[in-house]
This record gives sequence, C-alpha cells and structure tokens, in this order.
Amino acid sequence: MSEENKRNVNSKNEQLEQFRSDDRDKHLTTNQGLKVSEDEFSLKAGERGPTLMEDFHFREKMTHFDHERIPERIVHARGYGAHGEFELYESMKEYTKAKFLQEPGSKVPVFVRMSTVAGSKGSADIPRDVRGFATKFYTEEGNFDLVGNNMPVFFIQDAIKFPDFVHAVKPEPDTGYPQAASAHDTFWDFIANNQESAHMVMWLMSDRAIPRNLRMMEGFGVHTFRLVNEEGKSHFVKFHWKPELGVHSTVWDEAQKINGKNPDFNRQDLHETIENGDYPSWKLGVQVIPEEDEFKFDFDILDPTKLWPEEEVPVKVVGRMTLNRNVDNVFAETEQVAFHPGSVVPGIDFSNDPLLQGRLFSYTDTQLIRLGGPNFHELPINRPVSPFHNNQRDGYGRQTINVGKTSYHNNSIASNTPSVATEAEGGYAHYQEKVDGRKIQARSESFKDHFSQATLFYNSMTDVEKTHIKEAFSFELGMVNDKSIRQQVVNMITNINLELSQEVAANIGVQVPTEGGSNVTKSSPALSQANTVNKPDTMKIGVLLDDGFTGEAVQKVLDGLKENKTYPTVISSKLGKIHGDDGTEIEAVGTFDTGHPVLFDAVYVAGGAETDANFQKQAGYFVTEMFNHYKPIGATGEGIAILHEAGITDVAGVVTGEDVEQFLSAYVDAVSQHRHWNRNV
Ligand code: HDE
Repeated sequence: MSEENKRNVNSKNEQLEQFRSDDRDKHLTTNQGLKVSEDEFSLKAGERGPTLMEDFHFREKMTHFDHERIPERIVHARGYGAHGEFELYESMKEYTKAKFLQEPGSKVPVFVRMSTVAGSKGSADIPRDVRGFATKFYTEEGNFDLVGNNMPVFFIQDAIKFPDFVHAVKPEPDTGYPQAASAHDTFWDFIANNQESAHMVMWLMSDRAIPRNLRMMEGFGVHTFRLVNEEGKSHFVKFHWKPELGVHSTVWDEAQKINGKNPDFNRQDLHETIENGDYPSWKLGVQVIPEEDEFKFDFDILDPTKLWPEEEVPVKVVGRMTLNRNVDNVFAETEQVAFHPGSVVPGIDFSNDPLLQGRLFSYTDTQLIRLGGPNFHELPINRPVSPFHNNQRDGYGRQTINVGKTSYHNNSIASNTPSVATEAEGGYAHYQEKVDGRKIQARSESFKDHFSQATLFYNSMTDVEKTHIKEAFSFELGMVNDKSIRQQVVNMITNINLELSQEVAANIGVQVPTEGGSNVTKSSPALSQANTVNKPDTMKIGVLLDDGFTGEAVQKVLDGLKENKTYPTVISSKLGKIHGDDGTEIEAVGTFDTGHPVLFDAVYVAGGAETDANFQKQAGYFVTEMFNHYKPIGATGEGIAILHEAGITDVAGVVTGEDVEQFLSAYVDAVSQHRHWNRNV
C-alpha cells in the first residue's frame, strides 16, 4: 500500500479522533467551560422556596435536554452503523478512473448504515421489510456514497411516486397503526393499483425480507450507474455486495417472536460480532454492460424494477469490505450520517433511471430538515478525508472559520481562488451523454412489462422458498380488511403465477382465479438462497446444561464448537455454576427466561443426570421451537432422552451420539447448513 493510501485509511480515524471527547475523570463544566459545583439541587430561594431564574447551569442543562431529539429519517429511520474498510482486489481501470478502484491492495475507510424502511426509530429489528444498505467510501477524491438496499429492484419506476408509496406503507393516518408492517389495507391497495411493484413485492414476500442478521444480507446499488474510464469511455454498471457468510433468513413465526423477545436482535448481533473480532465482510461485485449493448436485453436497463440476471451478465468480484469498528456514539455517528446517491467521484456517473434522478434531489433536501441546516457536511462523520474549499458560507451550526475577504468567484483579491480543477487535475466532469427529446410526462413503452421478472424470480425459488412466499402473501393479505383489495392483489399475482394466486386466494377467502398465469419459464439460480454460502462461523448455539452432566465429554464439545468459530451460550434453569459428574464446572450465562430459542441458531442439549422436571419441561419447549424453525439440534448423554421425550427423532439436522469426535463433526456440519427444511412438521 502506498504511503498516501495508508494516510488515507488512517485519516478518517484521525479526523474523528479530534472530535472524540472522553468525559471520564474530568470535572463537570457548563458549555462555557465553567466548573460546576452543584448538580443535584437547583438554586432556590430557601430550602423550600421557588427555583431562581439565575441558575444558569440548571437552565442550560434543561434547555439542551429539551432539544436533544432531531426528526427521524422519513424512511430508514431505524438503522445501525459501523466503521470499516474497503480493499480493492482487481483493478477496475478498464472501466473507471475512480482513484480508489485503480490499484489492487489499496484501501479506503468506509462507514456503513443498515436499516429497515417503514418502521420508526424505535421499532423492532425484524419486521417484513426491505433493508437499507448504505456505504460511505471516504476516498482521496471525496466521498462516494453507495446508498443501496438488500433487494436489487424497487417498488416504483419514477421518483414522483415515492411519497405515495411511503404514505401507503407507513401506519394508516386515521388510526396510527400498524407500526413497521406492510400487512395492512393501504399498502396492498397501493400495490394492486401500481402494478409496476409486482417484481419488488415478490422479493418482499420472500425470505429476503426477514434476514437472520445484517451480516448475512446481500446489498445492491439497485440503479444502473455509469463507470467512465480515463479515455472517457462509459459502461453501465450495477453494484453488488455479497456477504462472505452467505445470505440467510429467519422464518416468519420466529421473526415475529424475536421482535418481542429482543427487538434489538440485529443491531446487538452486529455490535457483538464486531466487538468479538468476527468482522462482517462482503465482496464487492459489479455487473458491467458496454454502452453499445444498452438495447440488447429483453428489459430496459434503466428500469429500476428490473435486475440483470447474473447468468446473463456475470457479477465480477473486485474487492472486499470489512466492518471492523463499532461507533463510539450512536447519535453522533449513525444518526447524523448523511448519505446521498449524488455523492460520486470522477469515474462514477449517473444513468437516466428516473428513480435515481429523483433521488438526486431528495437526499440533500431531507438532510436540511433532519440535520437542521446546510452545514451537515461539517459533522465529523460526514467530513470527507479530502478537505473542502468553496465559497459557501454561514448557515446554522457553521463550524469552519473561513479566513480572508473573498467568498465569491471570480475575484482578483485571492487570485481567483479557490479555483476550479481541470479533469487532469481531478476535477469532476459530467459524462457528456447526448440527450435529445421532447419534454413529456410519460412512462417509456420499454418500462411497461411489470410481470416477466416477477415470474422469473418465482421460477428461481426452491419449493420451500415458494411455500414461504405463499405463506407470506396469505398472512399479509389475511390482515387486509377490505375484501376488494384482497381480490385485486390476487388478480394481480395471477399475472405472475396462476398456482400461486390460486393458493393465496383460497387462503384469504376471495374468488379463486381459474385462468391466466404467465408463460415465462426462465429462471435465475443466483436468486435462490439455497445456492448461497454455508459456514458455521458466528452461529449462536444454545447449550442446555444441568447438574450431573458428563463433564469431560461436554467440555470437549464446547471446546470443539468454539474452535469451529460458533458462539455457544450455556443456558440452564438458573444462572451460575453447573456441576458435572467429574467435578467440571461450567457457568450458565442464560436462563430459559432470558434465553429464548428464537435468539439462537442451533441447540446442543447436554442435559445432566440430576436434572429435574422443570428443566425437562423447559428444555422440551426449547428443542421443539428449534425443531419447528428447522434449526440444527444436537444432543449427547442425558440430552438424547430430552429430545426423544419431545418427540424429536433422527430426522434432518438432528444429530445425536456418544462418540464426541463423531458427534462434533456431524453436528458442526448440521449447524453450518443453517436450516434443515426437509422435516415433516
Ligand atoms: Fe431512499 N431515501 N429514496 N432509497 N434511502 C432516504 O434520505 C428516496 C430508494 C435508501 O442509512 C432518505 O437521509 C426517494 C431506493 C437508504 O441514512 C430520503 C426515493 C434505494 C436510505 C430518501 C428513494 C434507497 C435512504 C430518508 C425514490 C435503494 C437510508 C432519510 C426515488 C437503492 C440511508 C435520508 C441512511 C434514505 C429518498 C428510493 C436507499 C427521503 C425520493 C431505490 C439505504 O432522502
């Protein structure tokens, strides 16, 4: 890595360091720096008398508190962020002149915020929803923001419809509910009456909408962007983040329970894995289409309701992102970070996707109200690592003390500086696309096929994934009161797949369609989660343990699980030491009260010879839940009887045995598979 690059990677951390304040071991002061001598009692006229206005410390403290909140994001209000770095593997010189994409091995700092879309800031982590996946690259040429989602397409084709869409999914205005849910009348009314949403709705009804955690989601830039190289040649591009631990999801019953048992499940998971040094990581992939191939596809590449099937346009992996540092302060960093799809660097440009074009307006506008003025780029988290110089001045919260007389261009006093840079000097030059058209308000004919890719997506699912989609439609529409809306949606999905609409219709009490359907037979295997990466790393394992357990064997299993990078957590009826048959002591850090089965990816039942009826009953419930959610189950010693008592025998993903080595190897294998769908429940 070059010295300059090293400086660049470090400089974001160094920059943030200047703003960090450690208040420990310091005297309490006012914001004017005055030491405070009393912080328990306000100044009063006599011990029982009225509080006096002149207590400036009281007034300052209370005033600041009264103004602590800022408006939450209108969408993506609930999110969680972390710092990290992006390393380039393969030079993208052929396609772009962006400096951070030139030299393999070069690194830039990043900040990532992941979010749900519909819910308020305090809502739960796993509603059925799209996830935001926004990345800020602090490059030497300025910030590049890749503000994406965990699904590759979107609900609408033109930004002018975004307020309508968001109004429809948010809590209904007359009742103020439901919170963070699409299972209600206005959302589905919007869908049925805006059929361009068909493809996205299939993603929303799929397992992608209930991810197991934020580390196991894909990310997509969604829109078609442009890459421009040194010679000025342009290619169309789509960006992908591929999680190195694979794409994994919850099941709906489990997701709903997690939201109650631990509404912070996803954010806590991200925080803890980073603290443990198990840094979440993604490969950056690009799909590239030369400009001259723009019209070679059976969809319009500018249409954000369409993906580019990976089998037709392969994803080329060019780099890797690792999240390796938690924030110091959630408000200062995660809440105040301001992303903007218009933050680009030379070599990255926009396409005419009408959704992207509208976003280019919206993001600055939203920051103005949310962050209270035009100076949000000066907040530590938003500051680029390349310094800014321009003639913008003043405004709320201005921090820069601009020196000198001039704040205008052209000038002679400052020799006409700050001066513009030529392209050779790194100045951004917009791609000179030739545009020639009438001013019209219309949808292009090439944007009008709303169903082919929705069917492509459905065709690409395994039977299990299809079942989940049917169940999701049945649940969501089952929550819709207006029967006409339910019927309209069924009629709409008939265009995607007849059998799907028939099954859903039968479940939700509307007329079952008898004709229609799609003749699209194409599928794209890359869209199925069944084809993802499976690893045991960071899988959370609930270990059910009671007094009298077989000491040596259980200890060996626990050691083996840790060696395989899983996270075993010992759970029992009460906290504290559990005693093995040979004097081994193992600490229970969770109880059946605090450690609900939905919070774990797998269970290992060790039991114990001295176990009582209460433990048996609780453990029985635990393993049954795990079984019903298709999770890996293992048992040794007395634990095997607990499984049998619960009616769980040797079906897929259930591993029992007395030989520790054999058990461990088979169990870790089962754990790394995540879910075992072929169980008859
Ligand atoms: Fe956004 N979106 N969006 N969006 N979006 C916002 O900006 C908007 C869209 C996305 O963690 C807002 O700072 C419009 C697509 C993410 O801080 C706002 C349209 C995609 C985040 C806004 C879209 C996104 C936002 C609200 C239709 C995936 C959270 C708060 C044209 C490619 C960023 C804010 C964070 C946030 C507008 C559609 C991703 C209002 C007008 C498509 C990840 O400006």
